[in-house]
Amino acid sequence: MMLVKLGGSVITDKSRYRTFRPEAVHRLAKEMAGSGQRLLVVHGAGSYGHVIAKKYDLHMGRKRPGQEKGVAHVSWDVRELDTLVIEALVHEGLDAVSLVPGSCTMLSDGKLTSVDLDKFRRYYDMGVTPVTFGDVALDDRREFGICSGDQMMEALAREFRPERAIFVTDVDGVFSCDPHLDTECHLIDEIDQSTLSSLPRSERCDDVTGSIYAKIEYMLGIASFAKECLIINGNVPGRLAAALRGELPLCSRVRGGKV
Ligand code: IP8
Repeated sequence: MMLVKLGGSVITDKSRYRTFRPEAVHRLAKEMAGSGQRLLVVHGAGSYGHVIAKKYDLHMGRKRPGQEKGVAHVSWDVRELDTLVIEALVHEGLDAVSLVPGSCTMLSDGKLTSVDLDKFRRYYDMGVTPVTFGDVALDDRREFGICSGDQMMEALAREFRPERAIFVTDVDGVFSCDPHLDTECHLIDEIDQSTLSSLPRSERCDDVTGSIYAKIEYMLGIASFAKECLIINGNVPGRLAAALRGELPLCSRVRGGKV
């Protein structure tokens, strides 16, 4: 079984609020449907989630009156995005069902402490592809917070122990520095604990759920529940299909501990 996260930077235009990328999503859906693999799919929020979540500081929990507006807005927006993703998946031939984090998870101080995994298991066992996403969720200490797609990836990897956990992004993998600024920059094909300390810490981040460092930390954690964890470029046709066939496309990889 393969666990796939469709990153918000691929499925949306992150520079424009609520802008879906239908061609990219349909192509990726086709690559997944054509793989013949059993799948679990997570997607990010992109410009349907991060813009308003940041405006209302939803990732910090209850800080001031009026944040409910942000909770409602983000909840609505990411459900709209999820409907578009599900529509594409079903249209391309995957029997996908959405499981909404806002109603099946609980956070505590921003950490994901419970997920109703039994629902994922039941849909999976009946042959359906469970789909979930980054969402606004309840937090038992802060009232509310952000449950990221990466947190869902970790919870699902722990439960389902996938062959591969594949992060589909808009870059070829993790680079030693910013390739736009430095020509000496290279793709790091094998990521491990030492990668975190070797990366320059200057990167700007518009996401409420963290930068590339946070992503690498999740990948290192997830790799302990999978054979391996890959970060690939979903804008290049065929890379996801290759990864799902068990090949190693251009990517960064974390070797895992399990299975
Ligand atoms: O895009 C963030 O999830 P991510 C969820 O997976 C929201 O980091 C609502 C901003």
